[in-house]
Amino acid sequence: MKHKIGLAMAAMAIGLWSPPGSAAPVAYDEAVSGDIIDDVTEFALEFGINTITGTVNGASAQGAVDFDNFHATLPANAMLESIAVSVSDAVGGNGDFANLFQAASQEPRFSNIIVDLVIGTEGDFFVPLNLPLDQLRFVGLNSFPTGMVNDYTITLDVVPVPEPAALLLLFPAVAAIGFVRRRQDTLRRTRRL
Ligand SMILES: [Ca+2]
Ligand SMILES: [Ca+2]
Repeated sequence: MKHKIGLAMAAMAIGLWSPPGSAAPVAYDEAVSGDIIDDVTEFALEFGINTITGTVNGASAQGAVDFDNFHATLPANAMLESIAVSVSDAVGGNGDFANLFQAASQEPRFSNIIVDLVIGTEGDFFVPLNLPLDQLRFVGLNSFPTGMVNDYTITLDVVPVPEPAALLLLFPAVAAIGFVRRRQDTLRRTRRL
């Protein structure tokens, strides 16, 4: 019986730990939804893996230079666990790569930079953050060499901020399970004697 009560308490604590709301994470693709308007487009990130996929280019036959810096907000009680950036040479490109990726915590963006990746090459770049933030400013690629065309995917992992109340509930539940298991072990040993 105590075992069942312990499990129920653990389930309740885990339930409180779950992220609030049920909105789906952002999955934006410029190829489907249009070019990100530099320094204007804003995404309301949700809990889970949010992905922003697009193409940027330096001034060239592709047309005017295309920057894709976007703004982002996080839900309440959320924190940004990590940012991953994947960059590859795209059709029409000359093999050069965007040489900067920056994310700032808020305005003014240039004095609140939390991620400053110099990319300049093809590949995958990952930054663990564990930051409780309300919003992000200036997330994206910038500073492009002439003639480059890059495809990119930016992945933002949003997780709940750990709640002390849930932890306090969880500890007695775990302790109760441990007590029941120790008691059962003791009973089994006693029966063997
Ligand atoms: Ca674009
Ligand atoms: Ca753009």
